[in-house]
Amino acid sequence: MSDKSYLDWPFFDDRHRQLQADLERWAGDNISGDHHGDTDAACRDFVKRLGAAGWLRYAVGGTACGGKYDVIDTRAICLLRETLARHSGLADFAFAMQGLGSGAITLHGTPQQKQRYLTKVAAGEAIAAFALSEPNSGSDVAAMSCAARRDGNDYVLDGEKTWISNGGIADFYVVFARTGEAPGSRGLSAFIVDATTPGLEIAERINVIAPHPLARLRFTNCRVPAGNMLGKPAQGFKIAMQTLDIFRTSVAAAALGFARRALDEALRRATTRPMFNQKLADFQITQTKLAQMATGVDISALLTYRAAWLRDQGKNVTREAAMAKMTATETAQQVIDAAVQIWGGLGVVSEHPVEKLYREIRALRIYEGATEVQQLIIARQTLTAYEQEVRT
Ligand code: COS
Repeated sequence: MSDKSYLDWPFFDDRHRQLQADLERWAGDNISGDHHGDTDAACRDFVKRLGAAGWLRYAVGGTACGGKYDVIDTRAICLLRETLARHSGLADFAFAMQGLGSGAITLHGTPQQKQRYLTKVAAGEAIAAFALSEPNSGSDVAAMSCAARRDGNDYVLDGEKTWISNGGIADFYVVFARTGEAPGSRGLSAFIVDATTPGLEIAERINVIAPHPLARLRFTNCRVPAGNMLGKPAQGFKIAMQTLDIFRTSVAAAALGFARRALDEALRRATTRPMFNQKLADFQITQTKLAQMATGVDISALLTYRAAWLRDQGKNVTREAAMAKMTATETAQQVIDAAVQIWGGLGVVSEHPVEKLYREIRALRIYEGATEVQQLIIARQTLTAYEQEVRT
């Protein structure tokens, strides 16, 4: 029942409208939204089914290695995440992490690396993970201390990574580590580390308010072939940021999907709940809420699909992706909170759709760059543009 009028916006081509319609049908038939018990098993199952149905082909780039297109179609990724998130947070998570975990390989992998990893990721036969954050380096990526030292034909990794989505169920991790060519962001490199590599262990499984596979990883004398490096030595920071430029926009899309679902649920309740001899929706106080929710959804959609469209035109979207991520996640939190309020007591009952959304949205304001990091990025870019204009 969600509003689809945004699909007529000029950001989309016919292939996007078709993709959304096909996915909507598939999700309606295949996703129940209820995943009790074993989250790992549910996540593995989603990866398999999303792979078998062909949806994961959109998460990787390169038709020669299973991708739908040679270059990732950011609008398609966003439509997929928005639609999946509206049906199930875990289905969206399973899709998104295949993309984030393999994004650096799509962008910087050699033909051999792409063939070996992306083909399986696209088919849902291998689970990917992106390992960037550390206990003492979250927002400040350049402060990371996990080290990779060259030893003959290998690199040896020592250190820890934390908040790693798919940690514990992934078949491989794209790991960023300090190779030390220069201080700070100029001395990091990226590696593909198979989950079975000796010296890599799951130090801790982490439980969060919206359960999904999450772990802290420990590397102890973990030896990987030099051929597992992605890109060149010292390119790690830029590889991580380029990957985030794609997937931050898709986090905005997932938040948008959650917000749309919350608005749908609020409308369902407001138009059917009798109160004081009328319906809840008849009160102007409810209408004010619904108006703010609907406007927030459209603002988020405009920023999200602007960033996605610009990236698909080959433009740098660091600023636009940050604006979309910040706005869509913060707005979704407000829209979902309003939906809980409209549902009243039922809205806080465990496993009610709006109760689940209330838990699911929270992490999106933190992961892949907290709102405060997005503000930093937007402010820096705005100041730089202003200073350049003043100089010329
Ligand atoms: N694409 C390509 N290059 C980029 C880039 C991007 N999006 N963003 C920055 N760079 C480059 C810069 O141009 C700069 O290059 P030079 O060294 O050649 O000058 C270099 O990378 C360092 O950039 P910057 O000075 O902006 O780095 P900072 O250390 O100040 O950090 C932030 C920038 C805060 C934006 C970064 O650390 C960040 O995104 N943090 C959040 C991390 C995150 O999202 N974590 C979640 C992990 S996934 S759950």
